[in-house]
Amino acid sequence: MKIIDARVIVSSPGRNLVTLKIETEDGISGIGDATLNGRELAVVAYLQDHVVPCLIGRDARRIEDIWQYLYRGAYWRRGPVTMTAIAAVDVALWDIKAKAAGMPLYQLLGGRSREGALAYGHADGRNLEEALASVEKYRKAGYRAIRVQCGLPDIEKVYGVHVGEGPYEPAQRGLPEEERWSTPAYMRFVPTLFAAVRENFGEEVALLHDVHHRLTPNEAARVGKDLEPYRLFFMEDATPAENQEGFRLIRRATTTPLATGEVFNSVWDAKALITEQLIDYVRATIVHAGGISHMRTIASLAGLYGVRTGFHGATDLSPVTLGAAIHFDTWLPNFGIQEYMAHAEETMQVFSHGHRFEDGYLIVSEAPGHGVEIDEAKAALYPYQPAYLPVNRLEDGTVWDW
Ligand code: KDG
Ligand code: MG
Repeated sequence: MKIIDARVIVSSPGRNLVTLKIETEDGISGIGDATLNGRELAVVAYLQDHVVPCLIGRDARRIEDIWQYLYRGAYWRRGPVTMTAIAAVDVALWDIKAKAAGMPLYQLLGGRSREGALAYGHADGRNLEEALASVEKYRKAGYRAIRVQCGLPDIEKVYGVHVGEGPYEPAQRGLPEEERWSTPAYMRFVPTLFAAVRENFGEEVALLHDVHHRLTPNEAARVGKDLEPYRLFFMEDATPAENQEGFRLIRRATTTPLATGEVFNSVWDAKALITEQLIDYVRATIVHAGGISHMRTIASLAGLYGVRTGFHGATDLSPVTLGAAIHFDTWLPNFGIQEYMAHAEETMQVFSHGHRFEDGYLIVSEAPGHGVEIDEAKAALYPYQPAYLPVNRLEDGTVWDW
């Protein structure tokens, strides 16, 4: 089954999304997501200039060999651009293999381990009142697990909180905006937020919170302790994880479950965190961590140590990644939870899919492949527009983690 064509489709239906489409000689094609928020065109060039020419003529069935060829063969390993490009190829090839077998992807991975994948939605508000109203909205929509983010007194824009109408979207068109951050204000406020949520919504709903890499390990330990009475499902990205050992300090101090890794791109980013059992959930995802093939390595290592998955699922991960993730979640024995943010209407005009949200769970598509398709004519109606994630500064102007 020779690969005869591979093309990169760049489109901006509501936000910039990059898709790789691979076609084979017998007419079966597959797609993979190649979106790296704010650095989209770097992956486009990597694919077009260095990967696509090497794919033409190869046997699409040899997924593992092609993965190794692109990873080991390039000499320069890892990094978000490389691993996103490899992921796009890998997911497209799994899509092709599953279509050729006439099976939904989860069947090829090993079959169903559960009926649906527990999903968490994003509640947010500029203040406590708005945040509580937003949690109420998600409860009414059937969510059993809800991430809660809230604005801080006297800070104009805060991570995870929408500005104006519509859902929260951090990437803005044009050059990067700048935001301000105050760790002391955050640490004073966040226990109040979760106390109010528990008081209003009881014990049953699973609550999650994203710290978005803004604390030192010692500060994260303090916040984890302060949040213990509210029994979070997990506290996410409490501190940057380049220093994996930093999590030892947090782990010793608190029983609040810890999740990290949406920016990870290989198993090596998570090795100590997993093998030392410093985290409970690994958030590395298919699109940024080398595709289904490499995510199997990460998830299998995690499974040995009782660590579960909590795939990143914001809207910069295209419907292709979400579709593929739901297959992985449906199969993986040590699945934990799936982040779920519905895509914009324009995005859904470009991508069709067979998965659905029902009663708090994501239900996998039964179509052969991963079940997501792109309408290239519609994609062409939305040309790329430069857009960036914001840059964060402390109140004194110091550049900080975002
Ligand atoms: O591209 C970055 C976003 O996907 C990220 O900021 C969202 O942290 C995020 C999350 O947990 O969804
Ligand atoms: Mg996050």
